[in-house]
Amino acid sequence: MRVPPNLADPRAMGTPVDWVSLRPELDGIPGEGFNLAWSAIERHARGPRSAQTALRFVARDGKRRTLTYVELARAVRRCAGAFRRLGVRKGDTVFLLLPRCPELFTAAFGALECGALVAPLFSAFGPEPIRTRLELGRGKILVTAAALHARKVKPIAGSLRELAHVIVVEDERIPLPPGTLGFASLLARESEEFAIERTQPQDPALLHFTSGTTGKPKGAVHVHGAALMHWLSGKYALDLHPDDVFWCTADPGWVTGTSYGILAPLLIGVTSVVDEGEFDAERWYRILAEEGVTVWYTAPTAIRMLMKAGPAAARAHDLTRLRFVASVGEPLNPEAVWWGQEVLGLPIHDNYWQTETGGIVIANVPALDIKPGSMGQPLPGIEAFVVKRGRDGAVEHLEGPDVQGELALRAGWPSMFRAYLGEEERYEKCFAGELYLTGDLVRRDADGYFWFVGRADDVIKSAGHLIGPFEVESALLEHPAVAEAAVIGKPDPLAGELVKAFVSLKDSVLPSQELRAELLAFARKRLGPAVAPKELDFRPSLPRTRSGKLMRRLLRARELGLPEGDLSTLENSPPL
Ligand code: 6R9
Repeated sequence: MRVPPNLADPRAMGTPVDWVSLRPELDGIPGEGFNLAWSAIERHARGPRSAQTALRFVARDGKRRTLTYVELARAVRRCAGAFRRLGVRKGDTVFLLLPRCPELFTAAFGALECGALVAPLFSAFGPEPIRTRLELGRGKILVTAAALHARKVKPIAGSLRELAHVIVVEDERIPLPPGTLGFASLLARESEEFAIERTQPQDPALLHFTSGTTGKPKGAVHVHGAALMHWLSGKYALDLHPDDVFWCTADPGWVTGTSYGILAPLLIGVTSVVDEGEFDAERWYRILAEEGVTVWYTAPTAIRMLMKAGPAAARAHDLTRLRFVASVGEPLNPEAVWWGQEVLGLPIHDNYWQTETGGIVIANVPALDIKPGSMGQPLPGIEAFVVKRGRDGAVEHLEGPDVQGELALRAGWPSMFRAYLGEEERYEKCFAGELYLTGDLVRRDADGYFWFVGRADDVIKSAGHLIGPFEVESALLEHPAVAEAAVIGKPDPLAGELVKAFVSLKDSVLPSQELRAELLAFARKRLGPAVAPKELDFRPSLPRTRSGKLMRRLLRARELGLPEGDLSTLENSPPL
């Protein structure tokens, strides 16, 4: 069914928005304060939408469970009460390591009602990335599932001094692990009333870890006021209307799954479908059809996997309710846009953003003609520029009808990150005056459309997930046979890039197939399947600059047979 788009006039793209005047759209807490949980849940639970389904869960076995806004609000208040009783105060951090289950939502909003920061973790992480993030974020509480606890939390919980409580969502097949608290039994003791923390728009609300080329993961902090951007981008870039049935396929362990899997749909007041299962073409088409999904937000890797499954799989299902499809996270190839048109009867609308931007900033909104392969244009409220960084740190604006350079955004949109937790200098380096520098290379064409060209750093995007090479290299270096490790993204037709490792061995160790398999398994156990390398090659030594930095770009160029570029800083190259 066609509905008029929320943003009817594409000339509004990139024009200024008076954010403060929009706040009343999301109802602050009566009296005083602005809290994401109030705007996403409480105001609906107390208004005309209270009995509408907020969330429709599809469990792995296909069983459905729904929660209305008022039911969700009641569970959230109990959870907030339980957290408060355990000592959670404004500014503390609550980590979530959960599958896509109802408790994930209850715990996230429960923490927000306490004024705590919510830090979601990806349940396919291995123990090592979990430990690193809990430590950096000084997690006070971790909420997890019984099945995840044994494999991922038990081995590390003892070493985390600041972690006061581990709360486990009960599973009748698994006894509650000693030293943990049961989620349902904690909630059962609480009342359905809770005095929500009167946070302000500038108070921290979310902590999202993201990866850079070097060092540990970065904890991007977002504030309650980010709700305005989630709401506006949900309306304009995803074209959400209150009676839509929306499905965001991303896991909340990654930023898309939080901003658009948890927050935006509830802020707008739609019904949101949450699938606990993993990708499976048949399952996904069935969910689209049976749940009557009208707006669908997914990732290019998933679309390529559906393309691979063939058109007959799609045609076996009634997808006529679907009216808008969007994707994010990695380049969407033009063939995928056409495939959507042919097989779903709808083109796929690419959009762009980052953990740091907190919400969609560039998009193919419905009113804009799609240029397949382009990310679209800046949303209202977003001013985007193409710049060149000089050696002295100065930034030059590139003007003209067709320019290529780094994408920069004028600071100040509501969901812009406010810090890298505990790393002020790293944060400051992302800005030049008024501009936030994204680290992505783009082209802006004569019509003002932005095209993704590549990343300026060595970070890898695999199946839409951002992976820091340093984290993978560090895990490999823990193996006693490994002397050096370097990790690159190798182009892959399905996942965009796959993680490939190069390893040099200690003097006494010889390379072998067995050792290769052992190292891959070693990394997988520590890092989890989403992050671990899929390929590994041995090298007698790894290329480094004279200052000792790994030259991942050179390894990548050699692997792909590309020009090797400027080698003047290579350690063993002749002096100039
Ligand atoms: C939302 C999310 C951010 C990086 C970003 C860029 C890449 C995102 C894209 C895209 C090409 C698109 N990226 N959207 N590349 N086309 N439409 O993915 O956040 O995990 O922080 O990744 O993803 O390189 O800088 P995050």
